[in-house]
Amino acid sequence: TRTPVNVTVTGAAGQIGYALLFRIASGHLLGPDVPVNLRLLEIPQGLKAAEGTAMELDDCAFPLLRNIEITDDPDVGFAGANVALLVGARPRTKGMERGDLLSANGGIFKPQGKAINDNAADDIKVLVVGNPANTNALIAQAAAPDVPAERFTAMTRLDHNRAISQLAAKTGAAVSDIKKLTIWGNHSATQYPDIFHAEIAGKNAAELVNDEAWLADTFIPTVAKRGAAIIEARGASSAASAANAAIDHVHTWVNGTAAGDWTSMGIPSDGSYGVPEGIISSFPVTTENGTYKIVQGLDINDFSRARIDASVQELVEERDAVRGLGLI
Ligand code: NAX
Repeated sequence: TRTPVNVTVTGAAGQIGYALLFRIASGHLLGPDVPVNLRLLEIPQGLKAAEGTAMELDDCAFPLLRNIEITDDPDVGFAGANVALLVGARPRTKGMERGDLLSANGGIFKPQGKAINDNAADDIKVLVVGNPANTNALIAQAAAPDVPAERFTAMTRLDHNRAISQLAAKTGAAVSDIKKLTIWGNHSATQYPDIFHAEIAGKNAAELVNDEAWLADTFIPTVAKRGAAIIEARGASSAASAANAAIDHVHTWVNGTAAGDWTSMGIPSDGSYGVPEGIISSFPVTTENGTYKIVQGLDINDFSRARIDASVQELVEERDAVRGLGLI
């Protein structure tokens, strides 16, 4: 029997947490033969609801779920963590300036980064879901100097999955026939979903679509503004799809990408494709044996270049802002 993997989820009492925990406990995060211990990290106001969720987890009698710990102390929550899903964040409220938003989140992600640094297992893998996800990941990473920087990642898998779904709808293809789609840049309205290297049943997707106006005026804004459209329709932000994407992100990171395909992850840039080193930006990546590599050598046309640069510029500004606030 395998040693259980310790999985920490912050914001466990929130709506993404509720959609996420049951799938982790049933084996979808790491695999059908990997037992897990869950650590639920909440703020004091969230502890009671987290206890309720833990009662329901107990009631599922999941064969893979060994134990659940609930805490509001990051040092306890990240003790021995192998995987950390940082979901809890401070949302933007009406009239809040970007600086206020970044400093409120700095107050969450800086101490959590330090707690990860001091308490997590050596093989810790971190996924930041809470927005602004890329810059929150940068703040946590900067506070964890003893953890290799590449273990801090931000979620753009929901954007990736949304883009695949939109492309499938446009072309009538099956979702499973679409490969090599890329989200570049920030998980924000400036993100760039790129189909120029994507394949649909082995054929180039951009050539099949052959409609740059659709790309610029429909596809890209639909993917980038999908979160707002969900709020408009559902009266609440994406939760099950966000949880599903978090599961996909970690599952792919741990278990590898399929041959002939890649995925999108927000990761510390090594300078590839002209993205300034150190910022956490989304790239096309392949994964193998728990590590990822940026797909190299892709031709970037002018259409893509302008959009990648714009999103990266936003990330540079966010980095400079948190630097100015002393958060990194
Ligand atoms: P909820 O407001 O339902 O839940 C957030 C939970 O986090 C609450 O229970 C709160 O008590 C807890 N929390 C707050 N500060 C905490 C701290 N310091 N430590 C531990 N827990 C803390 O939000 P939910 O809908 O679950 O969304 C969570 C985050 O995901 C938000 O920041 C949201 O913007 C972000 N999203 C990111 C997406 C992505 O693709 N990267 C998509 C979905 C989602 O919008």
